[in-house]
Amino acid sequence: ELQYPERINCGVVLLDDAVREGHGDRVALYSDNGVLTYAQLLERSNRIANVLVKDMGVVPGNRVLLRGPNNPTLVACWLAVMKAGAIAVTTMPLLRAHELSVIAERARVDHALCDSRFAQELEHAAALSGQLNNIVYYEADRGGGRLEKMMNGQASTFDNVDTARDDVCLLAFTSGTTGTPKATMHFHRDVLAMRAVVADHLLETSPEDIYVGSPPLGFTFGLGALLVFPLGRRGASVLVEQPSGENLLSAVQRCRATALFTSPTAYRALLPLVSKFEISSLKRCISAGEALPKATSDAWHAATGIRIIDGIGATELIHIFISAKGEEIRPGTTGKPLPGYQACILDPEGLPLPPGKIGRLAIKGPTGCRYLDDARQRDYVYQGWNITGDLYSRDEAGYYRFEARADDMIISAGYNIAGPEVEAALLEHPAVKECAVVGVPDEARGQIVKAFVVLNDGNEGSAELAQTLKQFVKQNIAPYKYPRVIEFRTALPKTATGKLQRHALRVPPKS
Ligand code: 3UK
Repeated sequence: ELQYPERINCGVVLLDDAVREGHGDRVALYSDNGVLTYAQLLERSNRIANVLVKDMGVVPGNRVLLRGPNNPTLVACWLAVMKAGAIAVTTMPLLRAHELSVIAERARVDHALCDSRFAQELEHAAALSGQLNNIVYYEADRGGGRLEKMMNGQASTFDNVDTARDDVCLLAFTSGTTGTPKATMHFHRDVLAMRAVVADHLLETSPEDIYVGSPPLGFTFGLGALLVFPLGRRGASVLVEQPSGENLLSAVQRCRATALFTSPTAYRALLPLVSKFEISSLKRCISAGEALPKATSDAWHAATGIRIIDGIGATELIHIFISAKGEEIRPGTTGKPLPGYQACILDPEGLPLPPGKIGRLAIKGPTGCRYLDDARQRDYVYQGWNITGDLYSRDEAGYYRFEARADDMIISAGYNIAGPEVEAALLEHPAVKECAVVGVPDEARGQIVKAFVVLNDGNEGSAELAQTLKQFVKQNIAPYKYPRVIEFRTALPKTATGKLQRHALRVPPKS
């Protein structure tokens, strides 16, 4: 059971306590511009907390928007917001002015700390929303920004604000694969719970571990992987501003990283590069955001000897809640609920289904879900059970298997066809690099299965190859699921968190 004292501040636990325990001289952060020890990070964070409280007038409970690429200044800002008892509103670097203005309005944000390279979009959002009246820019690790000047005028110690374990400390917006972003609220204890459940239990990391990955700190996947887990376990985090495949692997090599966090798409993109880097330091690879197809898991295992840990997480629940480790990993399934979490599969009436049946995944656990929007809370959370937008099944052994997002189930001539199952089958073919399978309207069948395929280098899209791929799918899964239409593309549409945007592909076929 996860028990925390009634008064606790997650920023203090992650940072001040690490220094107090004697980790001050150890490296906390590696970045493109050098290293920062725990003591240096604490000093920076204290100065920023003083700026927030004394220069900007932030009081406990105020919302502070944070915006920038993954680097030590963003980490110091996030921790400063916690220590000041304020609420961090984290944003994905890829968001544009309109989306930012929606967030600023929904979260009623006035204060912001923002990387100066992202100023234009945020200024535009401020004008659109009438919020964001108090933005302070930083120059990342180059110094010289307004925040850095204000920091120089402030003390290097800070009187941490005494917060309750159930005080909100984070407003995280879902990536919104379809509609507008939805705000979820998290408490100080939720941040500590994700450390306990994922870093302690699932990953079993130690202070020797060095974490690296691609997800932005504005996405709770990245917040856990690259801030909460490394600092909470007194290890080190490697922050990569531009996480291309080369940059990630060279960061692993340079810093001798032991734990890698990224998405299934990124693991596929890394495959042709791994042999060019010295990555023998890696012990664990974690995939989340989308289902990890068996083909990707097997190819990564063949190339590196490491079995990827797949885990389903959600902004609503802050981090991963179903996964498996070590010998328990069964590629093609996500795993079992992590300690403290319960999972259930529901029929359309909301009644639990037996093993083998496909239905809505519902989750109950220590970390949520609390929507800012009352109507959402009423519709999607019932007696602590959070109804996710995912269709899952459970086998007799208790393993949970992702079938599709509820909106991505294709109904063709009366058959239910899960797009991701067809995608997994296509990905087994050596010519296929990426693919997205959707239902498109069809007069005779209601919908037909259509695949958008990106090919690996050295392959050419042609009618023959399309035919070959159709045959290939028919041989590997039930023939009625094969894609009747295949379109070759050079890239696929993605959300700000890197998920396939299937709905953007669901347009009627040209006749
Ligand atoms: C999908 C997965 C199958 C699923 C997230 C780790 O992705 C995260 O949060 P989001 O709010 O999206 C949640 C939705 O994404 N999904 C995520 N992981 C998997 N589907 N297999 C997976 N392994 O549809 C879920 O409902 O953007 C992931 C940690 C923190 C996160 N916020």
